[in-house]
Amino acid sequence: NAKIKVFTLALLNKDDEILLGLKKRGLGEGLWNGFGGKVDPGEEIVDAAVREVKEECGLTVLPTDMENLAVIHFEFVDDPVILEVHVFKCSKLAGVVEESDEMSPKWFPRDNVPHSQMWPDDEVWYPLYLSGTKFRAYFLFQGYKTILSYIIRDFYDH
Ligand code: 8OG
Repeated sequence: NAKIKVFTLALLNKDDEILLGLKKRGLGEGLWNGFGGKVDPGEEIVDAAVREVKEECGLTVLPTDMENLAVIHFEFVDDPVILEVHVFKCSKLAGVVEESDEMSPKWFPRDNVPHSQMWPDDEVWYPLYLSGTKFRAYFLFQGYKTILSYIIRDFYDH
Protein backbone atom coordinates (compact mmCIF):
# COMPACT_ATOMS: atom_id res chain seq x y z
CA ASN A 1 0.00 0.00 0.00
CA ALA A 2 2.66 2.45 -1.09
CA LYS A 3 1.45 5.94 -1.87
CA ILE A 4 2.86 7.67 -4.94
CA LYS A 5 3.48 11.42 -4.92
CA VAL A 6 4.09 12.94 -8.34
CA PHE A 7 6.68 15.71 -8.79
CA THR A 8 8.25 17.61 -11.68
CA LEU A 9 11.86 18.63 -12.22
CA ALA A 10 12.88 20.98 -15.05
CA LEU A 11 16.44 21.21 -16.35
CA LEU A 12 16.77 24.56 -18.13
CA ASN A 13 19.53 25.06 -20.68
CA LYS A 14 20.99 28.06 -22.42
CA ASP A 15 23.90 27.36 -24.75
CA ASP A 16 26.35 25.27 -22.68
CA GLU A 17 24.89 26.26 -19.35
CA ILE A 18 22.23 24.92 -16.99
CA LEU A 19 20.24 27.00 -14.53
CA LEU A 20 20.22 25.49 -11.04
CA GLY A 21 18.61 26.86 -7.91
CA LEU A 22 19.92 26.61 -4.35
CA LYS A 23 16.91 25.34 -2.42
CA LYS A 24 16.18 27.62 0.51
CA ARG A 25 13.61 25.46 2.32
CA GLY A 26 11.81 22.12 2.44
CA LEU A 27 12.87 18.87 0.79
CA GLY A 28 16.43 19.20 -0.55
CA GLU A 29 17.21 22.38 1.39
CA GLY A 30 20.82 23.51 0.85
CA LEU A 31 21.14 21.53 -2.39
CA TRP A 32 21.41 22.78 -5.97
CA ASN A 33 18.70 21.42 -8.20
CA GLY A 34 16.53 22.04 -11.23
CA PHE A 35 13.11 23.59 -10.69
CA GLY A 36 9.96 21.72 -9.83
CA GLY A 37 7.52 20.57 -7.23
CA LYS A 38 4.37 18.68 -6.55
CA VAL A 39 1.75 18.18 -9.26
CA ASP A 40 -1.65 19.47 -8.11
CA PRO A 41 -4.71 17.19 -8.24
CA GLY A 42 -6.15 17.21 -11.76
CA GLU A 43 -3.20 19.14 -13.17
CA GLU A 44 -1.35 17.86 -16.25
CA ILE A 45 2.21 16.95 -15.29
CA VAL A 46 3.78 19.15 -17.98
CA ASP A 47 1.62 22.10 -16.89
CA ALA A 48 2.84 21.63 -13.33
CA ALA A 49 6.41 21.68 -14.65
CA VAL A 50 5.77 24.97 -16.48
CA ARG A 51 4.07 26.50 -13.42
CA GLU A 52 6.90 25.52 -11.07
CA VAL A 53 9.56 26.99 -13.39
CA LYS A 54 7.72 30.33 -13.34
CA GLU A 55 7.19 30.26 -9.56
CA GLU A 56 10.72 29.25 -8.65
CA CYS A 57 12.96 31.16 -11.09
CA GLY A 58 10.73 33.65 -12.94
CA LEU A 59 11.30 32.21 -16.42
CA THR A 60 8.50 31.45 -18.87
CA VAL A 61 8.54 28.14 -20.75
CA LEU A 62 5.94 26.51 -23.01
CA PRO A 63 4.56 22.99 -22.44
CA THR A 64 5.38 22.12 -26.07
CA ASP A 65 9.05 23.00 -25.50
CA MET A 66 9.39 20.64 -22.52
CA GLU A 67 11.03 17.34 -23.44
CA ASN A 68 10.23 14.48 -21.06
CA LEU A 69 13.74 13.22 -20.42
CA ALA A 70 13.03 10.80 -17.58
CA VAL A 71 10.74 9.36 -14.96
CA ILE A 72 12.50 8.52 -11.69
CA HIS A 73 10.98 6.69 -8.72
CA PHE A 74 12.45 7.25 -5.27
CA GLU A 75 11.77 4.93 -2.37
CA PHE A 76 13.00 5.61 1.16
CA VAL A 77 13.51 2.80 3.66
CA ASP A 78 10.70 2.74 6.27
CA ASP A 79 8.68 5.32 4.32
CA PRO A 80 5.54 4.16 2.47
CA VAL A 81 5.59 7.24 0.20
CA ILE A 82 7.21 6.77 -3.20
CA LEU A 83 8.23 9.91 -5.10
CA GLU A 84 7.67 9.83 -8.86
CA VAL A 85 9.70 12.62 -10.43
CA HIS A 86 9.04 13.57 -14.07
CA VAL A 87 12.19 15.21 -15.44
CA PHE A 88 11.87 17.68 -18.31
CA LYS A 89 14.52 19.35 -20.40
CA CYS A 90 13.91 22.76 -21.95
CA SER A 91 16.10 25.12 -23.91
CA LYS A 92 13.52 27.69 -25.05
CA LEU A 93 13.42 30.14 -22.19
CA ALA A 94 11.75 33.54 -22.05
CA GLY A 95 11.81 36.27 -19.42
CA VAL A 96 14.24 37.22 -16.70
CA VAL A 97 15.72 34.97 -14.01
CA GLU A 98 14.52 36.03 -10.56
CA GLU A 99 15.20 34.72 -7.08
CA SER A 100 12.14 33.27 -5.34
CA ASP A 101 11.27 32.39 -1.72
CA GLU A 102 12.24 28.82 -2.51
CA MET A 103 15.23 29.06 -4.86
CA SER A 104 18.32 31.13 -5.43
CA PRO A 105 19.10 30.59 -9.17
CA LYS A 106 22.54 30.54 -10.77
CA TRP A 107 23.95 29.45 -14.15
CA PHE A 108 26.53 26.63 -14.22
CA PRO A 109 28.50 25.14 -17.11
CA ARG A 110 26.48 22.07 -18.09
CA ASP A 111 29.53 19.81 -17.70
CA ASN A 112 30.61 21.29 -14.36
CA VAL A 113 27.80 21.25 -11.81
CA PRO A 114 28.34 21.07 -8.01
CA HIS A 115 27.60 17.37 -7.47
CA SER A 116 28.81 17.44 -3.85
CA GLN A 117 25.96 19.86 -3.11
CA MET A 118 23.28 18.03 -5.10
CA TRP A 119 21.07 14.98 -4.51
CA PRO A 120 23.40 11.93 -4.63
CA ASP A 121 21.41 10.23 -7.40
CA ASP A 122 21.96 13.16 -9.75
CA GLU A 123 25.58 12.17 -10.29
CA VAL A 124 24.36 8.74 -11.46
CA TRP A 125 21.90 9.97 -14.10
CA TYR A 126 23.40 13.36 -15.03
CA PRO A 127 25.53 11.82 -17.84
CA LEU A 128 22.30 10.61 -19.47
CA TYR A 129 20.94 14.14 -19.36
CA LEU A 130 24.16 15.44 -20.93
CA SER A 131 23.96 12.90 -23.75
CA GLY A 132 20.20 13.42 -24.20
CA THR A 133 19.35 9.79 -23.41
CA LYS A 134 15.79 9.27 -22.20
CA PHE A 135 15.52 6.87 -19.26
CA ARG A 136 13.48 5.45 -16.40
CA ALA A 137 15.11 4.91 -13.04
CA TYR A 138 14.46 3.66 -9.53
CA PHE A 139 16.51 4.61 -6.48
CA LEU A 140 16.25 3.12 -2.99
CA PHE A 141 17.47 5.55 -0.34
CA GLN A 142 18.29 5.16 3.33
CA GLY A 143 17.68 8.65 4.66
CA TYR A 144 18.38 11.36 2.12
CA LYS A 145 22.12 10.82 1.61
CA THR A 146 22.63 7.10 1.06
CA ILE A 147 21.65 5.19 -2.08
CA LEU A 148 21.23 1.49 -1.23
CA SER A 149 20.49 0.36 -4.79
CA TYR A 150 19.27 1.62 -8.12
CA ILE A 151 18.10 0.52 -11.56
CA ILE A 152 18.26 2.54 -14.77
CA ARG A 153 16.51 1.38 -17.92
CA ASP A 154 15.48 2.64 -21.33
CA PHE A 155 12.56 5.08 -21.35
CA TYR A 156 10.64 2.94 -23.84
CA ASP A 157 11.11 -0.46 -22.14
CA HIS A 158 8.10 -1.53 -20.15
O1 8OG B 1 7.84 20.87 -3.81
P1 8OG B 1 9.28 20.57 -3.58
O2 8OG B 1 10.19 21.69 -4.01
O3 8OG B 1 9.59 20.06 -2.21
O4 8OG B 1 9.63 19.37 -4.58
C1 8OG B 1 10.84 18.66 -4.48
C2 8OG B 1 11.66 18.87 -5.73
O5 8OG B 1 12.85 18.11 -5.62
C3 8OG B 1 10.98 18.40 -7.00
O6 8OG B 1 11.39 19.23 -8.08
C4 8OG B 1 11.53 17.01 -7.21
C5 8OG B 1 12.93 17.19 -6.69
N1 8OG B 1 13.61 15.98 -6.24
C6 8OG B 1 13.22 15.07 -5.30
N2 8OG B 1 14.16 14.10 -5.19
C7 8OG B 1 15.17 14.43 -6.03
C8 8OG B 1 16.39 13.83 -6.36
O7 8OG B 1 16.78 12.81 -5.80
N3 8OG B 1 17.15 14.46 -7.30
C9 8OG B 1 16.74 15.60 -7.88
N4 8OG B 1 17.53 16.18 -8.78
N5 8OG B 1 15.57 16.18 -7.60
C10 8OG B 1 14.81 15.60 -6.69
O8 8OG B 1 12.14 15.15 -4.69
